[in-house]
Amino acid sequence: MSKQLFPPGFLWGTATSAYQIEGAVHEDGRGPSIWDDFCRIKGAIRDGSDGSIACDHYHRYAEDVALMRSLGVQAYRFSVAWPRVLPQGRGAINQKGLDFYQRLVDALLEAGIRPFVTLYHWDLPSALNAQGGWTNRDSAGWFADYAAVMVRALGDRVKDWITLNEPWCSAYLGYELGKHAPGYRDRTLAARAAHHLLLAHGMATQAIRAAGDAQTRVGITLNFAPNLPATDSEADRKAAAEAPDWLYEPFAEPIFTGAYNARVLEQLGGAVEIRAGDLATIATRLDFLGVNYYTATLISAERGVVNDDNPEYTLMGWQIRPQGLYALLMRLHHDTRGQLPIYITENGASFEDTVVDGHVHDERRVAYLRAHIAAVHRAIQDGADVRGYFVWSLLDNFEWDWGYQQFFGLVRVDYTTQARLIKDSGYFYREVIANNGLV
Ligand code: IFM
Repeated sequence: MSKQLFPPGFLWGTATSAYQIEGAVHEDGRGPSIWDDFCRIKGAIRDGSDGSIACDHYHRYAEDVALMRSLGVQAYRFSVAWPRVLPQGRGAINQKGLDFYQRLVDALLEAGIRPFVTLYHWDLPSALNAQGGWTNRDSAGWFADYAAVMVRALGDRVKDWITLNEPWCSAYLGYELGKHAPGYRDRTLAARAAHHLLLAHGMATQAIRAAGDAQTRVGITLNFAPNLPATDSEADRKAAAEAPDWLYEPFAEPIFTGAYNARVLEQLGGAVEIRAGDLATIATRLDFLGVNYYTATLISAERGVVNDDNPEYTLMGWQIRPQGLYALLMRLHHDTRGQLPIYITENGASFEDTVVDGHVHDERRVAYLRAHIAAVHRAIQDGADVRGYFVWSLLDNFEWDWGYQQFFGLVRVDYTTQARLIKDSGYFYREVIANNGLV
């Protein structure tokens, strides 16, 4: 196979999030979050665990930065725990919490690694949940204020800001399906949360720009699982093109167009007050879009969503469909008329790993990454403006309702000793970075 080299300056990174790796939930004045509360509900987390220690990254961040440096990683996407900085969600700043992120950013810059900061990766302060959380319209303003606090503190060194991670998950897994914190099962609440999250994103985008400087860039990270035709038949292609896409339509579309389509309006209808000006705020101009991609949805004209055509699955039970990433990038390129640079802010796979003589030979994860990186390369060749790629994840970590039973890391974590071990996929990624592509 010929080499697949990326454009000069293409950015190779890794990603994590605060609650999944930091631990230290009771330290240095951090306030509780909805995930601390949710993990205490019996049966909420499959292995009964929580993120109170996780990868102990709060204490081991220097070692983790050194690990990234040893792999040649060029950018690191991490999230800030809102309740570490504002224990009540608003009001008094917890300086010690802020200091942690100062130390982390300094260590990254010292290692030559560009920080991408996500402001919200699901750990809402419990104090705000007590006031309705995202179902309360005021949440948009709370979030914008918190965003400004962070940019004022780190904006001299951090230039790349991501408002929200996967608002679909926050709204629907959190408020309708009860699988994520805060664990509610109520459609109306989910619709409200979805709209307020988008409003929060728009207001925070404006607040970040106001507090930042000319180099400040703002984006949002959305999760996608695009519809693909189950076969190449015309009927399947038509069915896939016409099927609703509940990840794309309620989030990407209003951000791009400043409008909800009729299907989404019907779904939100009545549940939430959409005020004049909301959609213009939601569509505030962005500097980039963050794309999280793991899998696609196969649609057949006859059978609807197809899960059984002998696909390969990851340990999450997700079909491995690199062609979906290519299709998605081309659609985004088309829908944004090539005007919005894209970063793949998450892509990766969970598989069960075994340690053999001190090594993890995770060839399935290597194959997954190779196929998806090739798909990104193809999209760039065909015109998509993709600027970077972040592997999810740097470390094995706390996988939400799965607890510690999923393994996405390039680096294995032994949770009894906290020892880190670079897997073969980590060494593979080091080569990708060194070569700026697949050779
Ligand atoms: O671990 C999560 C992450 O927090 C958000 N995106 C998907 C990942 C894998 O499920």
